[in-house]
Amino acid sequence: MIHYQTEREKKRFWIGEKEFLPEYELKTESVFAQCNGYMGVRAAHPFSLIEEQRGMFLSGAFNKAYEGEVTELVNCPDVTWFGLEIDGEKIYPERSCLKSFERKLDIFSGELVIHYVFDLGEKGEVLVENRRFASMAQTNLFAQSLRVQFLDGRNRQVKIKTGINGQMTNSGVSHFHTSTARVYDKEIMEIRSELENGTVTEAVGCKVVCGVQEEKEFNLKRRGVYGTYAVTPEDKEVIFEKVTFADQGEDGITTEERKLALLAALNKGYDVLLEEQQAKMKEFWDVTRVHVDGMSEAEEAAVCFAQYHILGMTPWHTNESSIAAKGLTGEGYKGHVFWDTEIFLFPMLLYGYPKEAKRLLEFRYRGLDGARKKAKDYGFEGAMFPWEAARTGEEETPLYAALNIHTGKANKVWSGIKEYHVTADIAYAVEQYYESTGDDRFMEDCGYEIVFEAARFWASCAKWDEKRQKYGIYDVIGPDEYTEHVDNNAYTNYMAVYCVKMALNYADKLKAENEEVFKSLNQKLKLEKDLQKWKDFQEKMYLPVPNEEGIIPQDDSFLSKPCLENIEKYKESQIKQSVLLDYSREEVVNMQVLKQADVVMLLNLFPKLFDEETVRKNVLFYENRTIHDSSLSYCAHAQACAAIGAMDLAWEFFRKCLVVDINENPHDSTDGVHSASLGGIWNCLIFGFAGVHYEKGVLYLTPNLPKQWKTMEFYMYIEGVKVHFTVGREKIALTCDKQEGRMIKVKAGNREYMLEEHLDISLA
Ligand code: IFM
Repeated sequence: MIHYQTEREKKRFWIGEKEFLPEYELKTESVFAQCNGYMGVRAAHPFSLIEEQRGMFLSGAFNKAYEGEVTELVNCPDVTWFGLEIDGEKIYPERSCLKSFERKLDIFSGELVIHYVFDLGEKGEVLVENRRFASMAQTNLFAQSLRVQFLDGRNRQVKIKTGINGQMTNSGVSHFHTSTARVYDKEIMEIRSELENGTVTEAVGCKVVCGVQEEKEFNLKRRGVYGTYAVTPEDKEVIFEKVTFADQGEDGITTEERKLALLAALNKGYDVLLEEQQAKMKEFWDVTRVHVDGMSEAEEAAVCFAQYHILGMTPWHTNESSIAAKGLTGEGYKGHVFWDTEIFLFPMLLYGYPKEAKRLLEFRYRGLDGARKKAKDYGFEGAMFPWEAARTGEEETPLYAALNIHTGKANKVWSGIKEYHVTADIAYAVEQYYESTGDDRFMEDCGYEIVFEAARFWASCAKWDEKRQKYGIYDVIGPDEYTEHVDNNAYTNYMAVYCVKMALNYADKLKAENEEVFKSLNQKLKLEKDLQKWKDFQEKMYLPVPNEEGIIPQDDSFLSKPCLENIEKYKESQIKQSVLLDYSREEVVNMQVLKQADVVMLLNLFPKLFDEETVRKNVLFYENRTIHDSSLSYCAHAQACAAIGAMDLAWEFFRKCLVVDINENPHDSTDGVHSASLGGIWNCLIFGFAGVHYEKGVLYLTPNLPKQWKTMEFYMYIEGVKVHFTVGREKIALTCDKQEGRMIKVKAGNREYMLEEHLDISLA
């Protein structure tokens, strides 16, 4: 069994494993990966293992290998492999006698440390330590060190071979049209690999830091370049450092610049680079850290683990890429971007790093043409955002899933065609951003256009229902993917109306306050001709309301379907989607059974949409019918249960979402971590337990802390002001720097307050 051991030392927080467990390898590679938003490197061993899936991913480096294949995030040339020979004996963890082993991730710095002690018989015992991190201070850099120490005190010859392996594929699919390898100045190894739309260059420099380098030789292989360094230890020790510079040719970077950057990094050395990394990471943690008095060390580690990965998957440097469902940690979901980004990950970034959060929306803006094309292709107007996005806004969802091994037939994937709601999810994020930053410039450059084009899409897909005398939205998939081809999914319809209302409000506001901007948008988008249609849509769209029992129907047919008997069996199953082993997909679609939160998501996004009793009833009703087969579900239910004060359930789900990746199931997370769930942990903490909700200029506070917690402390940027929160059971304290002429309106209980500099709120 894998043991994720947490250990809090001064200013360090480790999560690690103490046994060598090849059966967990693929999972551990994802979970302990080094990522800095520009690159992500799986935490594979430096030495080859029989079963491994090395991976190096650069944000935005997508490619479609052949017609008919899906565009995917390319697995770039590997730089983590080392060959080690001690007195002519090759070292392999699976074959050499491994006496002890440890692999651990320092969550606060992002450094991975792997220790091996090999017993080489007559050649004695040797300790090998491999350390690495993806630099946050200089995001093109990846630093590694390899230390070999002879524990019995005798010196032996050490041969280290390493370089760049350009033979990497995405599960067998090779992406590079050409790949040229070479060595510059007998020093720097480089591979330049051509993709359909760009070039990935990886250059590597190595240095013997401790020991006497006797020989150095380079050799080229097909799509590979390697250096071999023969070193005699000094004082029983060899230390070898390797720095990689990876880029996609941005800013026209030249070979000379690459080389200089590498030499400068090698000159500084691993330890100095690590200090820079720690300083940069500290800046992140100073904003992001959520301190909870009453949390166990393991829980705190899991929260920090989630934040570490979010920091590592966010493209801090660009608006040309976004956050993938697996971040930069694996090939899962082909590196594509889903609603996960705007709904699950965006909030932590918005309230911690608004400028960077904006880039995620700009990425969607850049994809508007692709979204327009999709709308047109499906007979709609405006912009229909892709269910799965890569680099552009075009739909990238594969049309067919993997073959069924028994029938040989491929199942059609309907999400890319029918999961409309992503278009409103993006507009929701735009409004969240605008409300909490007031960034008019962004709205004028991108935001309004996204919202207007989204509204146009919604108005075009509504159909008139004679019987109801209302519009409806038909044949969709809501967030719950166990319910396909349904009419009037509640989440979809409410989100659609919200989006159209938003567009109308923006149009009115612009006309009243900024006619110039309205005129220019109107000229570009021909808004006037559609405003009446949007009004009509907003007034006459059918919105499912609570029935006599107070239940909001998930869709038109949901409540008339039979329930799944023995749902507990599937809820408790260790195997995800085990219900599909007992029932066909069609049978599942025709039952009251949910894969993941659906109406509950709606209640989370709009906590003030229904009265407390309705929210409570619906959360419990739908939880009873939800298997939580999607990793997006526990966090959503934890948040919702906290909001209704169902604290036992909230705690149960929160505990489950903390370990969506760091659990003991070797088959989970093998192709990457679950980004949305990691984001959902923050949402659950802040929106759920601390009960923070910011809407239309009011900061609402309704905390429900788990019974063992005394206080929660964190920062959030509200209206551009960095506010420090201390949320307790009986009181809340808010502090911020005084802003001339500005105060934040706060509501807690039934009372209103104004935050200027400091505010104490008694909840008693
Ligand atoms: O976006 C999710 C979806 O809601 C459930 N299946 C996985 C997707 C990617 O995480």
